[in-house]
Amino acid sequence: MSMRNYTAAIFDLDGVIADTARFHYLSWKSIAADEGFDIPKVVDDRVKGVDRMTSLNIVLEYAARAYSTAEKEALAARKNERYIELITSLTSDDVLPGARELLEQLQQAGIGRALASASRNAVAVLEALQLMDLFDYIADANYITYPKPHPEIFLTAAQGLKVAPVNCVGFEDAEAGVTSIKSAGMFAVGVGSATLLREADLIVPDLVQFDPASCFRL
Ligand code: B16
Ligand code: MG
Repeated sequence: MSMRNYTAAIFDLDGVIADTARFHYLSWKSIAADEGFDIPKVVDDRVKGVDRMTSLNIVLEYAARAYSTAEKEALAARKNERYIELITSLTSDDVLPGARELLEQLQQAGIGRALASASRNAVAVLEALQLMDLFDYIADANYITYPKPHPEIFLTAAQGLKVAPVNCVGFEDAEAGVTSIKSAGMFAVGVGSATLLREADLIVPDLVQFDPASCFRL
């Protein structure tokens, strides 16, 4: 594997920087309960990295009836209210192991740092985690047309940093996210399961195990 001197790092949020997946799952579960059905644990993985409406459609596969567009919008809004309530409990202690240290090391080395999250609540999460100062650019999910695995969000992040995609390293915990990074023409670091993320150029169980010197000049 060729190790290059990449000049920017682009991070997914949920599963890489913070474990917000449990809050997404709890919110969806409570919405399903209101509607009189239950969702299996696999939904937790199925909605990872997937935008809100697509996630809702996955959840509704387990419902007993069909829902109209207006009903779906109301359910998505209610899920979001619950999610926002849950993320208020986040503090700087909830940053996943190695993430803050890596961001700080990259900042000191002058490596650009951006966020490429499908979440429209990304800024609120970063604020709660007290990580806002460590990012140069946050791609706004509100203005993204094509969700992951499409490369748009990673390309938008690179553009925001003013760095060519070929000089960027992307970090992802989801299969669709790794595909997004590869389609953007970037070096992909998969964070998590080696079987799920085999498309990645490098796979680490968590960011503590990632050696920044393998990609960046520090
Ligand atoms: P929101 P990521 C994703 O975050 C989550 O993994 C996914 O479960 C969620 O549905 C999506 O954000 C949208 O979140 O409802 O807050 O806009 O992994 O791309 O950081
Ligand atoms: Mg993720």
